[in-house]
Amino acid sequence: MTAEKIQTVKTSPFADQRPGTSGVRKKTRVFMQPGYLENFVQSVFDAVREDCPGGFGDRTLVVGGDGRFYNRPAIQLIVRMAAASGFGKVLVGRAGILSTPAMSAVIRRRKAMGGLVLSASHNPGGIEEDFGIKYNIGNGGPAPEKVTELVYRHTLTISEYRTVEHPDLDLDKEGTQRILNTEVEIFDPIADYAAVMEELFDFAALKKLFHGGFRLVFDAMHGVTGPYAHYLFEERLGAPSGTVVNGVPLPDFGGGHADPNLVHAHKLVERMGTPEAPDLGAASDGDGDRNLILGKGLFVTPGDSLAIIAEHAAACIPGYKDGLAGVARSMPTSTAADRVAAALGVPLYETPTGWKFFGNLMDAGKCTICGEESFGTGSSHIREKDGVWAVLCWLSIVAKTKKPVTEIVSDHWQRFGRSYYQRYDYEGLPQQGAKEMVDHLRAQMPGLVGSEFAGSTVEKTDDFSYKDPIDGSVSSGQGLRILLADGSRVIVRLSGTGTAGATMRLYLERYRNDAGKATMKEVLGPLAEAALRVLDLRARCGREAPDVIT
Ligand code: VG1
Ligand code: CO
Repeated sequence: MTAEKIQTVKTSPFADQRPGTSGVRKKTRVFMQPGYLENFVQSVFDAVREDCPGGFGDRTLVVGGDGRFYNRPAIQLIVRMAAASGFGKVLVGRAGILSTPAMSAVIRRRKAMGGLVLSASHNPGGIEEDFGIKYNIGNGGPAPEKVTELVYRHTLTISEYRTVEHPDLDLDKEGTQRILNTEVEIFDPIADYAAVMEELFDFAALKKLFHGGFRLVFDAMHGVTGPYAHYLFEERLGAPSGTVVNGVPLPDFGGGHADPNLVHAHKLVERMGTPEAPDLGAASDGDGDRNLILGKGLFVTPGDSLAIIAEHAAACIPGYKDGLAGVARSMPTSTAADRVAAALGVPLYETPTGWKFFGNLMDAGKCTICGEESFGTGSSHIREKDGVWAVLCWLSIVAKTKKPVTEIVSDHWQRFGRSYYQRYDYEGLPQQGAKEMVDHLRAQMPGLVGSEFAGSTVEKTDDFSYKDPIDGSVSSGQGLRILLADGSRVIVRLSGTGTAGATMRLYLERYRNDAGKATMKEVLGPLAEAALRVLDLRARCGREAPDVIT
């Protein structure tokens, strides 16, 4: 027996721990309050214990994060609590690091019960910025709403948590030690993930591509993917050193905003617009699950990227050589993938926003590739979206087709037509004003049916609701939709990942079978104008222009 003793500590509930689109995200200082993180972690343990009548003695918990400020103290705290709750084993990524896709891979490969991901993903990091935590279940994916709601109920009634007095572990040294009866293993956060990539992709072909002078620049934005990208692209595939930029994970992401889009990755975007631009530009976010894909002078929208990966997967990537079971996208994501699914003769699933909705479909073998407009693409190899995987997909398509990114995209538009697509984000809106604006739109919607709208007619309006085809659970209130007779869509929803004020997202899509020759502005301009008129944004929230357009 060791000398450590389990301590039971009295606590009282925090009312704001309901997980949003992807876990609980708050200002870091909120998480640093005594009891805040403890309450949430204990509530997760109490919620999942309902499925473990024999306790956690034979269960493994994985813990890791994106390296942002407070990552390490949070891990020390969780390890002590997991030991006090009697887990058989706790696996911790070395230096506290695990990208979100790597977490998913580790849970699956090591048959863990689940994992705690410490990240606020694309939100900025630092003591004055954001922190977050989410629980992933045994399939490696984010807990479904059934579980997150149960955790939330526990957070509302919690009265005590368990921990143990134990000195901090040296997180930088791989190895195993014991706390109480729990074996704590600090392990290499890259190996499992790299093994999954090697199973899917033809590394020899990709090596040849780089050997032939192909130039990639991968901007890790000082998030967690730096070490993964260094290893895979530079060490394993032989891309020259310097291919990965901003590759060291920093607690504040270097003061930047590790969100790979046209605004926050503008330096990379500018570089891709110069005559010396490399052949492929890519970036990923704080926790490594998002991706941005750029060709020379070309931004590949996430909706097009999803469609193009699905189109080429079977022919270009060994892991998908037997074809796709189906394709899934979140509702606001462009319908480009729908046309590819139809051409492949496979089903297309439309889910609410958030990766957790893809899990059941993939577990049931119904979909292979899925994606969201928010720079998230992935497949059934794990149960999270996967930034580095998306880059490997594009490298594979280039290697096999021997075509530059720009040509791959224009071929796609030639064959399928193009979904002109943009998302406008209005950040930091007053909570009340934003809610009223959405209510106001909802109230007007039935009356819009049949009326003229941006050169077409409103055919249908609704508030998107989803019935999971596997477990029958229903998720309603997932976004207001104005659907036009010409197939165009205007969608409005409030973000579920922000930590200050409200963020409204306005999604615009218009399809044209024009080989992609028009500009976004000419095709989407009238749609945006009409949408902003019915929203009455300026009068209600005093806003003219969106903060971010992607
Ligand atoms: C946003 C995106 C959503 C994504 C989520 C988590 O959610 O719109 O598609 O799944 O972020 O991504 P919301 O509710 O703010 O619109 V990540 O990379 O921050 O885990
Ligand atoms: Co992310």
